[in-house]
Amino acid sequence: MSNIGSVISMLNIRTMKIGIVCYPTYGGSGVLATELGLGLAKRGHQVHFITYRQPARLTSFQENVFYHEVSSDDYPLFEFTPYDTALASKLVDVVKYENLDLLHVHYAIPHAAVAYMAKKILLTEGRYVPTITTLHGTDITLVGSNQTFAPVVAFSINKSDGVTAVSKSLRDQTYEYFDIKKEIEVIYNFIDFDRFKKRNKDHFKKAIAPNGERILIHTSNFRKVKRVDDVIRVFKRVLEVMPAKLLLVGDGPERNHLEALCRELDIHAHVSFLGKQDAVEELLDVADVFLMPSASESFGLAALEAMACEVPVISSNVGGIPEVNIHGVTGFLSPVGDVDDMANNTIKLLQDEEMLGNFRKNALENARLYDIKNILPQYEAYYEHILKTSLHEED
Ligand code: GMT
Repeated sequence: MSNIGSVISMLNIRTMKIGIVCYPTYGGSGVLATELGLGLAKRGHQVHFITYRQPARLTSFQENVFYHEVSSDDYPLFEFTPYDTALASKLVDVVKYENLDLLHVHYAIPHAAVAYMAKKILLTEGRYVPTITTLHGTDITLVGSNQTFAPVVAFSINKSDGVTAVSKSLRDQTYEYFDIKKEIEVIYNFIDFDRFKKRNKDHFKKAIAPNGERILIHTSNFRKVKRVDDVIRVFKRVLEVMPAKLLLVGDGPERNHLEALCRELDIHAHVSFLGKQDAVEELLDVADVFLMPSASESFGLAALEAMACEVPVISSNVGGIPEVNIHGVTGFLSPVGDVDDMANNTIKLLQDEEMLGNFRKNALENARLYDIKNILPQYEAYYEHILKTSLHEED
């Protein structure tokens, strides 16, 4: 057990065996779930990731961390591979043989329903494993409210022993869209300051902006909901006023269209499409402004990562973003789609060295509220609470 692990035992918080289910991709929920698991393992808990591929941020060996791959064989009869069934079977297996204390699933669809199925199967053998579902955003706002999934999402949230949401806004939206009888606990997303911090790598900055141009950055999975078109249109307005470069980090369905848009607007020479990057913190380190014009965003983990690297945020004012990015303090908020307002705010900020310096400091200060060191104990306390209150639950 690590040093922190022994401190935990001294403080009488018992170490637990936790199963974490998530999407293993670069999406925010998968990143958060992986970082949570790694953080818990460092604090002495045993963590078992159960998913269909090695999570993107689970890159090296770490004490107390295990990975169980869900494989579902193709069979000519199946037009769609029955992943849910394979995952449920794997959960039953891992809970039983690794003797897990609880299952924590990230993103309701399909994980909350699958966890419920596994729980019921285990109950037939006299084994009760509590399940906790963390709602991340699109599982509620985009997909969850779609009638195709709604009944199962509502049912499986109600059947989870514990439910958390990553912002107050997401909690409130969940109550608004579904008939939820459970109390939803808000546990905010977090940031690891050992990784996300200002490094002042000037040589790197010179390579990107050799003539001292301002650097704007956007990171996402380039889905429509991220409105990357608006990022490009804001940047065009900025470019009309000052020399600047735009870094677009990530990849996704909109990529081809966005490259074409940059050519059409004749700004492609100033825009770099960098694709998926593991060390996003090194790019944030050189940026002056982060752009997040999303149509919907339950929290905005990418904005928090930028703020931890002292980069102010120009964003839309939807969902949980205003809980993270404070208007006139750590950046500016505008109505969704108001490219002019976002461009004016960006230009105002980039033309005022003093304001930019203050916003940089404020961004870091506000990001500190979400320090992993503060948030992990909240998850531990919540696990303890659920373990205590759910043990004799019948259904
Ligand atoms: O935003 C995405 O495209 C990915 C998505 C996910 O679940 O992987 O992100 C959601 O969860 C993140 C982590 O909790 C939040 O920071 C994002 O705001 C949220 N995305 C949306 O609500 C659109």
